[in-house]
Amino acid sequence: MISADSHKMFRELCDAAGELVLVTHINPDGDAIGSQSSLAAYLLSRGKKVRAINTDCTPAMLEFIENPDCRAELYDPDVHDRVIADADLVVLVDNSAPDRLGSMERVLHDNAANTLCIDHHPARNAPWGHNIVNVAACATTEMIFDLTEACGWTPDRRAAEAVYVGLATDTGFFRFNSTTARAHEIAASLLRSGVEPARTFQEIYERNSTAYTRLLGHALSELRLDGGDAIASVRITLEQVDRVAARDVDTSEMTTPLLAMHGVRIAALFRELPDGRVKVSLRSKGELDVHALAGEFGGGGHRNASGIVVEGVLDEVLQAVMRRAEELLARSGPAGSS
Ligand SMILES: [Mn+2]
Repeated sequence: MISADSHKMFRELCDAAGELVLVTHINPDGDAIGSQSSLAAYLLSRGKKVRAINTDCTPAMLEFIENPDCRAELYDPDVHDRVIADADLVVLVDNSAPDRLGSMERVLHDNAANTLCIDHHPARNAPWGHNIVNVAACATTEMIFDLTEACGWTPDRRAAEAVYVGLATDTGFFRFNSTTARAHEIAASLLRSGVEPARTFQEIYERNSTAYTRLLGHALSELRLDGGDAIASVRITLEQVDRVAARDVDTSEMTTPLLAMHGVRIAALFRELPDGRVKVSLRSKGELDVHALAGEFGGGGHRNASGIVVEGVLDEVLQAVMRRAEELLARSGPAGSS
């Protein structure tokens, strides 16, 4: 839950501001866009002028939760540096890390004193003037819901859907360790506001292209098991990608069927990129920390979901990462302990 102090800070800052700019991290996800969209709905209902400005475009599958009165604008320094400097308040949602702001890092740094950060990630080197950070929240939209509810606001169906998408995508549809009782309580309230879980799921997860499914087939046909069958991995070559015209396909969720196998505790996907680099997607269960593993290769993420992009030859990267994954598994003890 949100503390009384945090709520007071949120209400006072928002009440005092007439024009606000909402910003989120690079490669925005469901929680990032959901937070921006629902917060925009609240602020617009209070008569504020609000603009959403992001480094990267909203992914097509998330456009349905954008606020129609505050669509995310793609950052253009010539247009937006002035807007950001003139805003009464900048609100940074679902991110506190300056290095996850891409080309907006400089202008937001310049306006850090005037920025309110609302986030559920552990803060690192955060320069922001005002911070509401709750690492116990499963999504930033959970925090937006609690903050605005404490101000007496109830989201309409559209804003409720945006909050729901944040909760659902950050918890893997309410199944990750991070899922809380509070998340379910909020979800219940959102359903009463008109959210339809089946429709939301379809919008986000049932939009795979034919190329995605064909590539998944190629990847799974080379399934490899290590560490006493507890580490499942697949590799995707550039040749396979080109055979099914899948260069634009995001493969990181292809780890899901690997982790779904009985006894598998770490899943890894190795993908050859066209520029001589290799992308590694890592997933794990319980205490097994693939974030630390990714960090050894310059990657990042969370304990149970991390990624690496590194220069190298596909099979050499695969060997190096798998060796460390086996060591991680050996250190962790039997499955019951994670
Ligand atoms: Mn989030």
